[in-house]
Amino acid sequence: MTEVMQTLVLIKPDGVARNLIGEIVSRCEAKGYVVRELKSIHASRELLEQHYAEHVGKPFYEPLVEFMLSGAIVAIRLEGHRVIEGFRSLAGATDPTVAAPGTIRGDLGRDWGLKVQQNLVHGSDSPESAARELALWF
Ligand code: DAT
Ligand code: MG
Repeated sequence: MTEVMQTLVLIKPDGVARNLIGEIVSRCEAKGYVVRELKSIHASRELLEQHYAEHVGKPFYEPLVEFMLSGAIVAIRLEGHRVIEGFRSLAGATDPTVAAPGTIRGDLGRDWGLKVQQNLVHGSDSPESAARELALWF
């Protein structure tokens, strides 16, 4: 029996504003992962401060929280064997300028010259992060 693995995917406010929800969900489904839960929400500052606790004190932290407060976010519980690393691979590198073509950030993102990179998606980076983040958002 294969262990059930899940990750938290967020479509950030730039992805929602640019009408890329369908494109991003489609890439997850085309890869073979399963959308178990999906919702659109305006996150609270408290939720975002918990979600991004590891980045407190970094120069992009406050711009990051402000950006994530700026519009609707789509939260997805995505499931599949090795989905945590698999979605990180689909998302591509943090910096969209150098993210590989073929990835979500590489194909659909760019640098807008702002204090925080607007890179369309978030994906949990470990099983511990996935469990913690899924409990925060769902
Ligand atoms: P990732 O989202 O790839 O896991 P992260 O957790 O290190 O990256 O950072 C969270 C977000 O903060 C990231 O998606 C975009 C922004 N960010 C990270 N590093 C940055 C930097 N050096 N300059 C501007 N924004 C940054
Ligand atoms: Mg991260």
